[in-house]
Amino acid sequence: MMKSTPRALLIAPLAMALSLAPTHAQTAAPAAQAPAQPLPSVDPHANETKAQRDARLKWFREARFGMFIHWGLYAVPAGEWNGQPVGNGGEWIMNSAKIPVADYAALAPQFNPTKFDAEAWAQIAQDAGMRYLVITAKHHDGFAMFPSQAGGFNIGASTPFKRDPLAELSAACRKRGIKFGVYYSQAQDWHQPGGAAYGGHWDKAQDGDLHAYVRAVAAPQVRELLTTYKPAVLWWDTPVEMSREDIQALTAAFAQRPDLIANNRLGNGVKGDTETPEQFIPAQGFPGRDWETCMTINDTWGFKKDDTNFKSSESLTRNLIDIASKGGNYLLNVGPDATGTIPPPEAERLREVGAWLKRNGASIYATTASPYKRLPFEGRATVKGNTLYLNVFKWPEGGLTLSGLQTPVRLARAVDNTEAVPVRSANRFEKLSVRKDAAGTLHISKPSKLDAVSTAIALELTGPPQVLEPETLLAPQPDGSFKLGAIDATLQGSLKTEGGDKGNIGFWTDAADAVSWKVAAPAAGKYLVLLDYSCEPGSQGSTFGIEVDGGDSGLRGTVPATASWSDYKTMTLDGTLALSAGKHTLRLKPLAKPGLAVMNLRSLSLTPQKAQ
Ligand code: FHN
Repeated sequence: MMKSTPRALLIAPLAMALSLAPTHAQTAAPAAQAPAQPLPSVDPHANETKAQRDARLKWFREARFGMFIHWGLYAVPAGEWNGQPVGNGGEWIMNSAKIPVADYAALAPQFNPTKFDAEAWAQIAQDAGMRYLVITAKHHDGFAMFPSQAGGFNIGASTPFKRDPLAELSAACRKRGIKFGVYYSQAQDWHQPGGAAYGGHWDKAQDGDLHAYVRAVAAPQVRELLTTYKPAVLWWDTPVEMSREDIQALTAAFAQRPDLIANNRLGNGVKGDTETPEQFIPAQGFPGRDWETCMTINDTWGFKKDDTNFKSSESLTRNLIDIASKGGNYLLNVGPDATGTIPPPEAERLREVGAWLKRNGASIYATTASPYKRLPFEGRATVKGNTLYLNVFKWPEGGLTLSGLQTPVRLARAVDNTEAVPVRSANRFEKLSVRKDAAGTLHISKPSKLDAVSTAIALELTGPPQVLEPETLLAPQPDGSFKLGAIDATLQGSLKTEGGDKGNIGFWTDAADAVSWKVAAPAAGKYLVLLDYSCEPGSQGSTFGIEVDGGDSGLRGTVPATASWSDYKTMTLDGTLALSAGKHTLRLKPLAKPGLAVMNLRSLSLTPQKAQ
């Protein structure tokens, strides 16, 4: 299990994030109590037309790949305090070790990252094929990485390093055509009085009014950031009890940055422009929403000297391909150390991802999501205009096939080429043969060179790809049981999947939402129904029923609590489900939801009952 930030702060259903994120109520003056129910939000782009939104997000949707940078005072202790390793992310050390404000602030005079080289960092991003960059301007520790006039705890006032890293980095990015963005922790601030703190304050110096903190520090710093560095992206994080007035103060400077893209973590129900799944790839993406998966290369966002659990460049590249195939972006993190150096193992992996992109980037940049839910090979698909790209991770023994494509193929070719040549001179590419069999399945020849990470193929069609995918009809396992997973489910409403092919259905905050599967029963039979589910305490008690082909099966269930959203247990329903031979649609439908969410559901299983 990845050591990371406390789960409650990882992105959870928005309604839950607002309630689960820690309150500071036990430390704030009574007057600071936020209203019990979030007031209507102030979304700065609420009145935008679709055309305006599409224009504003165009570069983001084409970028597909960005660099996240978590860099701050926490790089000095680097995951260790009083000689002991400290758990969670390196950037959380002040909270995880409950370091008193004065002791943590005493680190600042030691922070002098003289090796910081913005040109080198921007070049690493460019060579990796990253099209934008988001750096922590102020993380939860309250230390600003820019010479802020609001709040005296910053790199300009508190350290011997008298340069402005954000100014240098934004200039280096602009020189390379890389979009520059900033991360800002708008509610959590463990230094300035009144800032929120996950788990509550641990030092009286932190006590104060959250909303007064927003007015005095956070909102002025956000204004400074937007007007001084003119970022293309503003990355909010861990909203805690943000009031309507807080939202208005924090977004007041948006008028000066009309093209700004801001994420979904501002708080008070503001949807923002992008969903932000963290450390996982949603199994079906977020249809209809822009989104980016943010992820660490090892297990920490901020530098920890002992964290050498680096993902392979193959895994990172395949993550990027998987994310692009679902219409999302990959915001991949580096955690520079206290000298201002990006850890070489991270830089090396980024160079390797960039080398793959240099040859195959046409299958990633400016593409849209796959028209397929499932593919008959280990790989992914993306689309760009009339071209369907296939990224084949492992070439199938029996040859590459593709079913369900209704649009004729004009030309098939390998994408990998050392120089980008206009597609009209297609003979500069290795052409591939495509044969359609009587069932309409395409058989595509193997290129002379396969790529160990992923071999990209381009099918140039006579029009945009139209796919008639065989419905996902789930057959029983060899033992006669059925395992109906999240990725096979048809989701209704705002339900989302998270966590890849073994993922779960989550964000079940609307009791009107239901989930269904199509199964093919080879013979009539009776089945026990088992759920692999999780439900954080406080959200338990939802009831649900199982329908078969629209009719009530009579089966009922009530969701008990588990230890957390990531603590999965098996629930077995009373009674059995009878299925006749043939195709059926099974539907799990909530009947009542007393808590914030129904549950997270990883799978529903049917276990055959022997005839008595
Ligand atoms: O608490 C932070 C964490 O330190 C890190 O910044 C991540 C990055 O998305 N955001 C919060 C956890 O969700």
